[in-house]
Amino acid sequence: MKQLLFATLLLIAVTSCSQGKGEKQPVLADKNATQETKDLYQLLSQRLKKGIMLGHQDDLAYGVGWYMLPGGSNVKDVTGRYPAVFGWELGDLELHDPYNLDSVYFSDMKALVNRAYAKGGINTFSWHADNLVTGGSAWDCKQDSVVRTCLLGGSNHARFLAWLDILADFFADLKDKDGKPIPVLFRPFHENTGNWFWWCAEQCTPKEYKQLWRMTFDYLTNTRQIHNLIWVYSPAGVPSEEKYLERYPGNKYVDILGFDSYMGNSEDAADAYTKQLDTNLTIVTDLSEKWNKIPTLSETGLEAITVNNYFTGILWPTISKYNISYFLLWRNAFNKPNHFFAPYPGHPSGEDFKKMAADKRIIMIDNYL
Ligand code: BMA
Repeated sequence: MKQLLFATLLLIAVTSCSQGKGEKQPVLADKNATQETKDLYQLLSQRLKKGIMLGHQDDLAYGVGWYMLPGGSNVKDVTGRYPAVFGWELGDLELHDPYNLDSVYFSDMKALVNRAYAKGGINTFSWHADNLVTGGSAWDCKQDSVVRTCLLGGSNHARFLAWLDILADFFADLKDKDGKPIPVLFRPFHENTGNWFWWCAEQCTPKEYKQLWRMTFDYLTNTRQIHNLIWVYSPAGVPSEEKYLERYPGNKYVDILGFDSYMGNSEDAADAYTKQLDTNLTIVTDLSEKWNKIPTLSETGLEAITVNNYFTGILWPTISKYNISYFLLWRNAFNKPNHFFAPYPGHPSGEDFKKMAADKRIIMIDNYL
């Protein structure tokens, strides 16, 4: 009895020492996640104390003035370092296309994801899936029953699952040099509180949205046994916690609590943006604390960076007040004028970006090649 008591006390002491007082290890929604995926989730949790990772969509694939150059990166061009988080887009993979809707070949993407992972980078995937009913893009909101028809019993259920099969094959094929699945973040059906995608708030009820998410989770993890995914829920900026949770699929289906929020161009844009960031950063950090999840700013930026001190005057002073995992700046298009969210060499916001990137709390990668 005495021995048992001693062993129990020892266990309690060891556990509380290694985790720190009152800290709990976050647990993934996918109970069968691979060890590497669990490790990545722990790493994200531990890094919350160290700083905030800088992320950029399609950073290694193209930038302003270039496409697929070895080692190419607008972030590196300007700051001397690479992002720590790399965003990728799966849109059009479901059509069996060789490249996505932003002209990145999936074969190139796989190689870049592999390289980024080998160098300590973290990869996150969005999916602007086409409208299955009309054949239009993700932005086609002409009718409001797409989600319903994809659910169990719906006329497009089988076709939707066939799309998920294509995604499953892609995720299963992300392998490191030892052939082990590379753990990645998956952020499907994002900005769902808006009104611009077929899965948005005016296109389906909260119940239908939750069913769509849960079905996708169950199909990929349980039916297809894809166990290298960390699931990110990311509505558009919302006014309250109640709104954030209205379409939330539930803790059993989500690992990271994020949101997408951009600065606009109106006269009060900076105020509106910082207010939205503060409201939503408070929501995701509070909920993460309560539920043992990880908070993030999944997408952000100011298109064409029309304010020269956007980074050190607006973005960083707002987000650095919070312990979030990362912020992901949207893409620097090579073929769409003025569609960029990180500076490129010669852009007037470059110095400002460099200054922000030099902050001790910003986490980036030194070496990629
Ligand atoms: C949007 C724009 C589009 C792009 C889409 C998917 O925000 O950047 O040009 O096709 O995201 O990446």
